[in-house]
Amino acid sequence: MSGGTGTPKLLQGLLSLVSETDLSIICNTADDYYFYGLYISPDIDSVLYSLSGLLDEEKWWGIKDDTFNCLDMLKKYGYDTWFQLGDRDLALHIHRTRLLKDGLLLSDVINNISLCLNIKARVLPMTDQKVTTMILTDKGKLNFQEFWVRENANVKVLSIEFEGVKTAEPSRGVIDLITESDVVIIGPSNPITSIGPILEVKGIEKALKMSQSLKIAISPIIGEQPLSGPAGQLMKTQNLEVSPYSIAKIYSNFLDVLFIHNTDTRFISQIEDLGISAFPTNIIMKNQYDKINLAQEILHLIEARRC
Ligand code: FO1
Repeated sequence: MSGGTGTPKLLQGLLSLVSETDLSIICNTADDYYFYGLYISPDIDSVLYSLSGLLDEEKWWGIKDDTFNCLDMLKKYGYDTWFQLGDRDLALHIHRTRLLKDGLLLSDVINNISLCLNIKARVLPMTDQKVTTMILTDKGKLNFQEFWVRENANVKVLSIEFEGVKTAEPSRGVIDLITESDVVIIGPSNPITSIGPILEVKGIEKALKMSQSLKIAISPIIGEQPLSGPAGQLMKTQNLEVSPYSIAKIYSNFLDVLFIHNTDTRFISQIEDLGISAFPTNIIMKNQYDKINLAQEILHLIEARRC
């Protein structure tokens, strides 16, 4: 399960060790946003670009070496350009928006893009329906991109809501995938706004709980700090302490194993009191070596649990 920019790193490690066809990724869509009339799906796109080797691996979103000529021209015409849409990235948004307007489901659109980009893994949106993370702040109600990119998270967060989630159905195949997979990995993504919306879609958390698969998460928090993004700030607004223990608590309904950083061994007994095994290792993925190492540790653990 993936959202944001943490999980695509792990995905690259896994891709070096397992066949791409053995991987399926369920993506958050609550960060999706219309810009210039184009449908942008950042979390899905980071996964698609990661799998197709196109991803900008400095930012972990958008396409590497992209240019921003279209945005520069739009600025001259008076458009807001705080959301950095690269020229090559725009092609995907134009294509997706057209297919959606033709009546295709988001999951069908992703299948089409996967075919065009020669992606062999299965990429699924959590739902085909509209779900939007709305953040109530002292500057008004903002969607995730307005909060994170336009305001740089420089606002007081009062509450968070996933608009539309109560009536959203999982996209085709999501529940079967969770129940039939050998292993479900919750990537090192923000538990509130990246994985949170996925878990709130009807039946997904229940399927995780009922599934016989081994359920593993990688903590996106080291000590009291998130690896990246607004996870820490958003956890505090939910009255959660920022720690790997909190991650274990959030996923305690279904989780079997939590990978934590090797400096966080002090949390092990607290996590294990929740009935979750804590596995300390290096979870910081700065380069390909780190990504493969973490993926290898996960695969070793899976093998050990099988015996
Ligand atoms: N993140 C930024 O911090 N600034 C941007 O201008 C920006 C543009 C952008 C364009 C396309 C895309 O797919 C992602 C983009 N992101 C940008 C990343 C995005 O805001 C977040 O990383 C995710 O929504 C977090 O889940």
